[in-house]
Amino acid sequence: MSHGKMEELRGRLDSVNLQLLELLSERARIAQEIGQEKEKQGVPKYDPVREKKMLDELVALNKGPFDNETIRHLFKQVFQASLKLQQTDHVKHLLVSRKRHKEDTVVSVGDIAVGGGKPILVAGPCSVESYEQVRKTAAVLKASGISVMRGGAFKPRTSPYDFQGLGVEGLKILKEVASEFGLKTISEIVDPAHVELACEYIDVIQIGARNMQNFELLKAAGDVRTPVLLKRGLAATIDEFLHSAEYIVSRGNTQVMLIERGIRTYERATRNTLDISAVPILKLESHLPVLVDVTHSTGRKDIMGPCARAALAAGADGVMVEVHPDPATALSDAAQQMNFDEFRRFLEEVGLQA
Ligand SMILES: [Mn+2]
Repeated sequence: MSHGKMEELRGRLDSVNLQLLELLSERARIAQEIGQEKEKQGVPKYDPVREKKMLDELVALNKGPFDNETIRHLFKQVFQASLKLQQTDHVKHLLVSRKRHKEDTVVSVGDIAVGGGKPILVAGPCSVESYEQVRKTAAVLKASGISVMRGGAFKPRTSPYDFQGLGVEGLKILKEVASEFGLKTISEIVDPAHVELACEYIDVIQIGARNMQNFELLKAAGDVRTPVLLKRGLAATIDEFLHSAEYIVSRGNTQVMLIERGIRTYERATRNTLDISAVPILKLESHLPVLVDVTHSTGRKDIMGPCARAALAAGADGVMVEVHPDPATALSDAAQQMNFDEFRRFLEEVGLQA
């Protein structure tokens, strides 16, 4: 082939590309108009019957050289791109996304601001076991300048034979002790039917890792106005985590905090693997406050200090740890809860006291 011929063919190709571009843009504008009409009529944007009919007609008219499969594939791409154009912002970007809301969301737990620039520390026993146990812990928290206490009343345990928590009795103990010491409380709720009741006793509803995709529970938490602490599932991607938060926010409860608590990997040196990169990624992708649970992610008291510092260095809005008056006798997570001396040393190491 002569050089001139090649140049001529390339010129024709360029011109066809331009025509295709114009036609594709023209098609996109028509699709947008159709989308607006459908919006007015309240009918779904995606119409699989119509799409199949268009594809079948195109294939029937196909004279080659592309085979029918290729024609189907190419037009399918065009259809999908058009459908994306028709979709509203609502579908393209989640409410929890930074793209929808540039500023950081500050969650108010009473007079405590979470996500406002000053990191918080949440501490307390794994489980509420007794009034005395919670009271002793609360006194130490108060003396250390900690304002938010955690304590599990409904415990989702791996084994049905393990301690399942005190239930509503546990919530009552939390409320009584918290009002005595002027603390705010966080406790996990596992049943959608308990969400409203829980709001009477606690300041933050925790949704645990095992329930991150319990969609009925997420919806129930979205229907109240009590702040929610949503834990990342042990095998959940960041995208799945954010979609779970979206369940809550889309129901009207904007007061959601995310908490990384370790994910399951092959590594056995820690209970789970603390995904520290999740912190800056969540902060980039979402406007919600991000906390890190160093107790359940590591399961090791000897590295909680460095991990908490890493979390804060990565931009976390807070850290959560478990502390117990006598971890050896704790009814759950005995090995990883700190005693009061260990807790005080931890605070010094991390520098989070008020
Ligand atoms: Mn625990």
